[in-house]
Amino acid sequence: MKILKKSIIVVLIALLHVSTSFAQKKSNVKKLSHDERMEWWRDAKFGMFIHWGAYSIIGGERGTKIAGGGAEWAMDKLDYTIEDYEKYPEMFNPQLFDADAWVTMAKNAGMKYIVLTSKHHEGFALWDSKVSDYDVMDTSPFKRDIIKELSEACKKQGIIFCFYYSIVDWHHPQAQGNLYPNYNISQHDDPSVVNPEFPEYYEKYMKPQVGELLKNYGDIGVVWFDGDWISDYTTEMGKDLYKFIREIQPNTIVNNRVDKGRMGMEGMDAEGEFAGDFGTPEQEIPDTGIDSDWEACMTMNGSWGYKPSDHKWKSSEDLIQKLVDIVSKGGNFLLNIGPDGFGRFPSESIRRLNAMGEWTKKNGEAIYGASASPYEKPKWGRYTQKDGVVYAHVFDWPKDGLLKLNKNIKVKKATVLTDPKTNLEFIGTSREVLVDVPQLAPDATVSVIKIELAK
Ligand code: FHN
Repeated sequence: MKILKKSIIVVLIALLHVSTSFAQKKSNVKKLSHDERMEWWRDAKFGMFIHWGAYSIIGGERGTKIAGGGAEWAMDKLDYTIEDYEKYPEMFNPQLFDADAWVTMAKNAGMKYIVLTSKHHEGFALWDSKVSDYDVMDTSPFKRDIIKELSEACKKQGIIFCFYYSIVDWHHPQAQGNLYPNYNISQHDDPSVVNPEFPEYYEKYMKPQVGELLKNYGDIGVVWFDGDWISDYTTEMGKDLYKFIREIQPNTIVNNRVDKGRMGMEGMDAEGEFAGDFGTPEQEIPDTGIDSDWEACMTMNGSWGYKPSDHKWKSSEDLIQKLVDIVSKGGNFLLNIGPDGFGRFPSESIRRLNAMGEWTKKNGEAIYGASASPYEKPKWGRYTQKDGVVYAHVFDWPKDGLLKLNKNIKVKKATVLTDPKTNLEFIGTSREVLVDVPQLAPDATVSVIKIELAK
């Protein structure tokens, strides 16, 4: 029932979001305060990242060569010249792409927002860009605006649409494209190599592209930048871009890669004045909670882009526990899918999404709108909390049937979340609170004990 209520609230928030877009066109949109603006995102907790582009045809393979790491880096890692690489956007024709089906899969997994790569480092744009011919409408036989289809499908299904945009562009001659075709790989990977024309790329190409995405596809939940590390890009540009975005859509959330403050993969900002609304740990989860907004992005195998040779899939159990771990530390989880060149999600990803959906459907109350636990991390799992309730997420079910809670948790009532009729006995000692739980774990992955707190 509570999950149902929560879903209704999320749909209402999404509708509110849609209705503000009409107001926005009249340019009298109500500017929300920072906390109001962040509210839906803080409650949402779980989103889908989608890395999709011409690299999804390549799959990280060229002849006998296999790209190390992410297959979305194929152009760089497999030594394509611009001319060779352009053949892929020219054959991009994902006839099996079905925006509604993608959104349904995200929704059924319990995800509340989707972040799609509108343009990755390869430079190929997935919408009809007026400042470029290197896009899905002009270059590819597909001739369908992917950003339009996915943003509309999201709105229909009450999922918040967001886009990723790479500052790096290996194709554009005023960005990193000037290093091709005779580039030297070590130089290309050297972030200190600067193109003197980059400021013009920024003003006349990158900013207009970001503007198009903000003006033509309704409300955008988050603008997710990447490629902030290159020396061409400056903190002045970052601050200008943040302002530019907020002038078009005042309530949009922007990640911290819009500026230059990010400290590597750890993802949080260094000391200083930097633009951006949340930190972006990549492929890692901080050891402890962090007292500011953050979102951990992660792959299901080792690659962001489609890579059939990568079989190192994280188990569904691991992914569910990662979601819980992140929420218990006050973060959001942005979990990646790399669809193939036809527009299909890999079957391994679908299986994991389904498993996560089964779990979130039953246990979502302990995730959505929950905040970081103020208690020390227990050995058996994690805590989350919300509205006077602590949720004990048990990864390792106690063999003796006694769950040991931190002694400062003042229990009023304890139940198994998925079985509200249970009324578990508990007793406080000087060192801990013991809850008498069933002998068998109610859930094979993570079982949740709901603890209502005494005032
Ligand atoms: O280089 C990219 C990578 O391909 C991927 O897009 C990830 C997602 O966060 N970001 C970059 C590296 O930080």
